[in-house]
Amino acid sequence: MAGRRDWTRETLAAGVRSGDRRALARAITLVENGDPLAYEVVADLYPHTGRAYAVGFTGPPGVGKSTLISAIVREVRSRGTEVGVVSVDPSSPFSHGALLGDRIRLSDHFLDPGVFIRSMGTRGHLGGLAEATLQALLLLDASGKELVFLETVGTGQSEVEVIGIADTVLLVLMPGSGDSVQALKAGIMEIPDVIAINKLDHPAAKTMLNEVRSILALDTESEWRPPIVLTEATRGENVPELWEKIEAHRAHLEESGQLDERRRRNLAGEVFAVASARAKQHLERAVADDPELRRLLDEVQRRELDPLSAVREILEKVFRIDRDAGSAHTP
Ligand SMILES: Nc1nc2c(ncn2[C@@H]2O[C@H](COP(=O)(O)OP(=O)(O)O)[C@@H](O)[C@H]2O)c(=O)[nH]1
Ligand SMILES: [Mg+2]
Repeated sequence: MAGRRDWTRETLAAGVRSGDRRALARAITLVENGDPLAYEVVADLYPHTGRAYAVGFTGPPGVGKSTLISAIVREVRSRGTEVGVVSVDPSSPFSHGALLGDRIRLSDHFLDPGVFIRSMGTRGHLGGLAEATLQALLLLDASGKELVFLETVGTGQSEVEVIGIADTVLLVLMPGSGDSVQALKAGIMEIPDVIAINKLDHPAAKTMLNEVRSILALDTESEWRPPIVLTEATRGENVPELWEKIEAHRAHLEESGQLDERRRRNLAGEVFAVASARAKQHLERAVADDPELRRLLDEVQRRELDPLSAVREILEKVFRIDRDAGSAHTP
């Protein structure tokens, strides 16, 4: 087995491109660790990305996102499609032992060379999770996976920057996901492209379906009406129908020319999100390491300096942003 020292920028990039699993696993680990080699490899591979179709699975913990992904992987594998999965779900990470009690046996997928599944930890990523997830997605894309699935936990806005890279966003709910329905209703959560209401055997599933339907009916302007599918992920029930709806959304984006537009917007959003995360971290470190900046905060606390004057001084010192540039009065 190739150890850490055996990979170079060239061999790693070539390995990922040829679809070598060990190269891919190593590259994603380097990404997770914020290793400079990972950045070089992704930079080399970036021109070879853009071929994979990315589907984001979001929704509250426990609704069945991982189980649905597993069932859909089975569905797309029956057609020979190669798929990569990145799961950012600390509550129920994909692992070799996960979900073994269910009929959908994830361990089958781990043995399938056409499937690459990776759970991402939430430990200290340099530019936040968004950065590591984006890089992992690009690596899977470059390795030739035709589909990439991204799982993130989300009930409101916090997942936006991670899921923001997906071409199609699937929101998974189940009876009892009332908070998410409220968030949709209030416009706090963005309307997804497709909705699955999982655990359809639950007596309240139909009620939830009607509730979600009535919320979506309020939007009379969008040309895409998000389809809602009732599923039972553990038994794979209605999973082919759900997959059809995801493919229909993809066809809609491709035929209307919106896919390019959406990707452009998504990539711009990711670049901005990662830059913001890094800037924030840089700022926090600078303040923590600098007694003079900490003194400013003490002065604010003692009411010797007003908060906005402190902001100006900090921005000037840390980012060299001059006083007027950060001001709301700048024309
Ligand atoms: N009854 C029932 N249980 C399900 C269904 N889908 C998933 N589960 C179970 O719900 C639990 C959480 O599923 P998981 O996929 O980990 O949810 P996630 O947190 O959204 O990824 C697991 O015990 C699954 O076996 C379903 O359709 N029906
Ligand atoms: Mg999960």
